[in-house]
Amino acid sequence: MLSRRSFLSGTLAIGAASQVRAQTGGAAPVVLRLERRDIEVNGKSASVFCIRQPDGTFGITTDVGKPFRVRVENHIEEPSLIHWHGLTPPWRQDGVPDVSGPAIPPGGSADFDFPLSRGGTYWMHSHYGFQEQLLLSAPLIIRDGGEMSGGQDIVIELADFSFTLPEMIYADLQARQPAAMNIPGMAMAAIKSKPDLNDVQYDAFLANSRTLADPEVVKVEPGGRMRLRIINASSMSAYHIDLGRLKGNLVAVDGIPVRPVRGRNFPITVAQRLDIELTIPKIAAAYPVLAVLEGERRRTGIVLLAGKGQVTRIPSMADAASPPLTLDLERSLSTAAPLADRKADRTHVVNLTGSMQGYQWSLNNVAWNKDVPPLKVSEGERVELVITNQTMMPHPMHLHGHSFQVVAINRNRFAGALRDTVLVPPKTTVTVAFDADNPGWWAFHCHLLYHQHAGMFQTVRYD
Ligand SMILES: [Cu+2]
Repeated sequence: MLSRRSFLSGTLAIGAASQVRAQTGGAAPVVLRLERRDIEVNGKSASVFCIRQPDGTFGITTDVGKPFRVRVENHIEEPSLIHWHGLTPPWRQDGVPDVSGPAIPPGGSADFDFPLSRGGTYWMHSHYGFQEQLLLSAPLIIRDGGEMSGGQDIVIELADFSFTLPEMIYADLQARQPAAMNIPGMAMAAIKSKPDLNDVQYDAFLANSRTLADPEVVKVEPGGRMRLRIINASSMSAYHIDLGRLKGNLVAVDGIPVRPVRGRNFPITVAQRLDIELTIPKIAAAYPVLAVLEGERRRTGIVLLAGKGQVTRIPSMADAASPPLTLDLERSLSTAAPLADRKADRTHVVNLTGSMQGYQWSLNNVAWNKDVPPLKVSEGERVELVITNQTMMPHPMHLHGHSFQVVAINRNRFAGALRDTVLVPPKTTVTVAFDADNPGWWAFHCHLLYHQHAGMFQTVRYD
């Protein structure tokens, strides 16, 4: 485990973080501090991380057109580096230790400065070790003026939480035998037909750092309009968003507009974002917005309180277990601004490989290390990645530095959404296309934290 950690996270020289530093003329940067904080979960205190400004604001809300001028100060006792998930910065500012640059040592800082070309709901998280599991993440919201005028912006950041340290969780996963091995006489085929969900048994699921026992209550106006910006910052957990009595329009995925889809239930896998616009009924009441864990009854969420409504206790269990996530919604999505119609200049086949036994996860049967040759592309090319999941677990696949368009599911072509993270369910092929317009060395990986750590990680590199 330690050797694995060292090559994803890297060793660092004190002061090396200054290499990340860009020229910052003009306005002072927004300071983001990596800090420890205590939260209460299930009646017990837990020490976790956070990313906040000196005034206590978690993450950052800014406007398109302004530069992303940020100083990250590391006030925790470990090295760290923050990735701007979904943004397309110059690659040296992408925040992946050892790939884009060195980690920031404890007590050190690094400056970031690049233009923001479009608005949307993004997020930031540590790409160092297992820090993301300890909530070292925050919202990154870029307003673009296209939001509903006079509407309220409500950010919901979802997370999975364990009192067990992530290093122990990972060691336990590596030591665990697959369930099928423990059931004598059970036909393997019967086991294999069922997807494996939720490797890790979490102690709680959080929405804005709170459980349903003590949820965040957001005051809204009866008849008021709002945009929910839902960020799945969980390390390993996917959800079904359940709007209950409300109905909304899904207007963007991963920060990028889609043709609106109306509904009450929307799937969200790890690292994805959903922007949902809705109007609260004119009736004073409490309207919960819930996230039900994939394949289970456990859930989290917040409460929208309209007028003098009563907030009653919401059970932390749904009435019935939710189904596994599918690509039904993905298939129906289309973007307002698709990539130019163009044949691929280059296609890479990426098989998602591995097994629960020994917790081995890889791409094309190779567990990543720094010596693995990057996927080759050339600047200016249209590139397609044909991603086939040969395992029994779903994997959310994320490409850094680019947006991709979903262009086929099981080889059936369609002009789907532009996004940065796509779900690839078991025994499914998803094809994504992107334009190689941001030279550098970019990560492409499964966003399930412990899969990534085990080696389900690759890079794309071009000059
Ligand atoms: Cu995975």
